[in-house]
Amino acid sequence: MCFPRRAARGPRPPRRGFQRAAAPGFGPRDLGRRASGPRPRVISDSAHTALRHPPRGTSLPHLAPRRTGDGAATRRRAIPLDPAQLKTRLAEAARAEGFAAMGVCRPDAIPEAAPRLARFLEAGRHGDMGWMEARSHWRGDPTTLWPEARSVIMLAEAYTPAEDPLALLEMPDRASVSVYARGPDYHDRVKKRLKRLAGAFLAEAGPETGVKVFVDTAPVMEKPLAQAAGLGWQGKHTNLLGREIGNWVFLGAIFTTAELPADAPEVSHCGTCRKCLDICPTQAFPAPYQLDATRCISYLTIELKGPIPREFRPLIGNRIYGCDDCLAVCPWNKFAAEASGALYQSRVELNRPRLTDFAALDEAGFREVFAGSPIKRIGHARFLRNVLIAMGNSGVSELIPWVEARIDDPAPLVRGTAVWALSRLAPGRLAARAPARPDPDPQVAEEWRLALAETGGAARRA
Ligand code: B12
Ligand code: SF4
Ligand code: SF4
Repeated sequence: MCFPRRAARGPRPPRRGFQRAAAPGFGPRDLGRRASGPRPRVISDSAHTALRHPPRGTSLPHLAPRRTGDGAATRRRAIPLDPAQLKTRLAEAARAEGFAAMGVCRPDAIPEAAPRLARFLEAGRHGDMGWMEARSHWRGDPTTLWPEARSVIMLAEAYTPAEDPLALLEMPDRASVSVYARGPDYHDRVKKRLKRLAGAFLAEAGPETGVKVFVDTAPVMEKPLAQAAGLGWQGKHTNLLGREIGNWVFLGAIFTTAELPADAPEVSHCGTCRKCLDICPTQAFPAPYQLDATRCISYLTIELKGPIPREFRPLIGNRIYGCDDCLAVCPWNKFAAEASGALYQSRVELNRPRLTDFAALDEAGFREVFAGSPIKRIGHARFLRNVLIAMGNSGVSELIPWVEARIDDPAPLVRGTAVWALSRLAPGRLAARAPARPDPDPQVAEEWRLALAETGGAARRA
């Protein structure tokens, strides 16, 4: 069920055209489930009056959470409601918390996820993300993660940007930070709200009920679960999108031992569209609905710890943290849910930052500027690696001194990337800056060798 928040935005355009265009071969059968039963109900204000029994005592959204830790089973004594009432009350509380949509599925609702995950891992598409492999048995099969769970409550929280993020890609002296990272860290925000919601749920669910709360980092496949719970479908870009929420949403999950009525799964409404596949700068989609993470700029700039492979560097442009291209072009964003209150408003300094402002940050400055931001997670050296690649791609000669300033950086990752960036921005200056002896770090030495060979500097130096 989606929670409409668009009263002020005028009437919704008809969406029949999209539905008719549903792509053959990607229907409910491919998802391993029948899309029978009613579509998840849109909760409007009238749902309050639809409740048979008015809330007893304190209303759900205001109840404080009790012992709801990440992954920790929790119990609380209360007068139980029947499962349908419980779900209605939960939906009310979810809406009051600012979630854009909620749905319920059974833990065994995604039988196709495990074999698909296995194929993804076998093909090495997870790259350096060894943690995906480590707990893949839990990830692929939620029934093994917590066998007592009877329902999975999936929630979507909107972070729709106010402006088109693609516009920033045309400004070479600026850094493009992906929309999700421009505000406070969503892990903290979403988890806090999920825990509050779980606490409210427990107050109503009865003394024997248990819950566990998961956001992103747990071994849970949130996208297929969200599709099974009817929130939307995994688009050809593999992200979850919905007809009423678009694709700028974070996902979170509450597992519970309570048996709540399940929603009908959603089917793909991508139809013949392939905008996300075509725009991808690194051709990271081997096929529709499949991603090779090792080619994705989000992986390369956030997850990859070492040097970014040379073939991808020119394609990264000025994206210094994540990438939004495939999300930004999706036509379903016309119907995107509004971002959840002020929570995801961008920090001003992350909207159109100058590359030079970022290059000037030392370790302490980096920590200070990115306190509470997901960007802090990649650390100073990886951050500078990304900024230097953007500088190398900029074609802006004013940036040359900034790149040269990092060519002797103590971090091999930084000085190796600076060599590459200088070879792009000022190939003529490379030979003059080359060290007399090969760099002690073999990867940096290799950067020098390749850069000098590519720019003809090796010959001049000899
Ligand atoms: C690992 C990971 C990444 C990796 C890999 C992404 C990926 N698509 O797998 C990297 C670092 C690249 C990444 C990038 C991003 N991520 Co990420 N990521 C995750 C994480 C932790 C696990 C995802 C996972 O399990 N991948 C493994 C693959 C196998 O699973 P899958 O994508 O669901 O694959 C399915 C399809 O391939 C499909 N499939 C395969 N074959 C076929 C064939 C057919 C016919 C069909 C129909 C389907 C199909 O079946 C698979 C199983 O369902 C989740 C959080 C979580 N715990 O779920 C967040 C998550 C997916 N990420 C998220 C976000 C926001 C992003 C970025 C937008 C961030 C950014 N701006 O840079 C990008 C988007 C890139 C993209 N196009 O996917 C959100 C997505 C929210 C949403 N609306 O879907 C999540 C859910 C985090 C959250 N809690 O909100 N991410
Ligand atoms: S996030 Fe960017 S690089 Fe990754 S798949 Fe989408 S468009 Fe391609
Ligand atoms: S842009 Fe959106 S609608 Fe089009 S194929 Fe991609 S996910 Fe589907």
